[in-house]
Amino acid sequence: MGRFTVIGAGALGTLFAVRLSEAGHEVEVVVRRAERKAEIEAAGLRLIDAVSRSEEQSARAVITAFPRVRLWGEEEAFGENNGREPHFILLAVKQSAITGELGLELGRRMGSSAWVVCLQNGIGHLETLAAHVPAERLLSAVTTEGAMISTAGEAVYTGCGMTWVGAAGKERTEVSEIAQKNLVFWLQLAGFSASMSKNISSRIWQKLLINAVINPLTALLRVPNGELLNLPGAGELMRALYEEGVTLARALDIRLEPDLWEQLLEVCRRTANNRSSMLQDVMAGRLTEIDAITGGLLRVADRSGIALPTHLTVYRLIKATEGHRL
Ligand code: KPL
Repeated sequence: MGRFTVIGAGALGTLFAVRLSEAGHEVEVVVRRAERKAEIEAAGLRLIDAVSRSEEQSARAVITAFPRVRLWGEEEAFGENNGREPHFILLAVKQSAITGELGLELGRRMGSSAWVVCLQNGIGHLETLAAHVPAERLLSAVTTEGAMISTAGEAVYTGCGMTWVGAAGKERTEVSEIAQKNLVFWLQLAGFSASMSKNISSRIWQKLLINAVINPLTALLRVPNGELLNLPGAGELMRALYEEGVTLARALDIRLEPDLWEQLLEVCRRTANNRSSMLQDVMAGRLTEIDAITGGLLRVADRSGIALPTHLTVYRLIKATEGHRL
């Protein structure tokens, strides 16, 4: 079985840590706060499965796992308290938490044989990490699994999705392919739908374009995802953001599936009652992922000499509201 270090115990980190533990893998979770560590050690990491159980049942269907927990600032290498390096380090922190300092720490503590798997939305973090982590040890994962943190602090599994795994850099090596195959196999054993992707940058961009339409608009209009399909004028805004994103992707030679617009509408329908992560951040007065999503598009567009006027407006509006608790 696999040895996993999951960095971050938010919604996605908890989902992966709990399901991997349940499947019999060795899991270690790394958190930043001592109180969070104590909480997990005392009560375990809890996941409410609202996907395979009905709503009334799911409140009781809590899956609890007791992974090893450690603090981010500790000196020893990952897996050391267990005597063995992890096979995979799942980086499940927000994109905005991926700084040079985090990359440096990760590079120092990852050991020589682990693979770092990035689960973040948006773009830009791989470049930050590649300055500190050997580029050939970096994997990128794009996931459409849905999870959110409940008011009680448990993670709720809200939507079954798909996870694609690929090499973060351009070079394709045999060892990286073997690692990707292992990861996919172990994720599948834990009940996830997972697959290797030879063109992960297309997957990254497709998710980016979907996030860049749904997330800021739901955050600005304060509506759940499905409402975008009903509000007057929202359809035009969605389409304008989408078209600008597609123009940029085409200019960069990024291949997009022809039915991407339909996929975007399907995400709104499938997650109709969910609040996007950006809306949740805005409502809680937290910083959002706007710099990684819309900001990421704007930075690339700027380098390519392409204007994205609707994205720029949306970016400025989110920046103006960010950080004020509603
Ligand atoms: O990924 C999402 C998010 O909430 O971050 C959705 C809304 C499903 C797509 O943008």
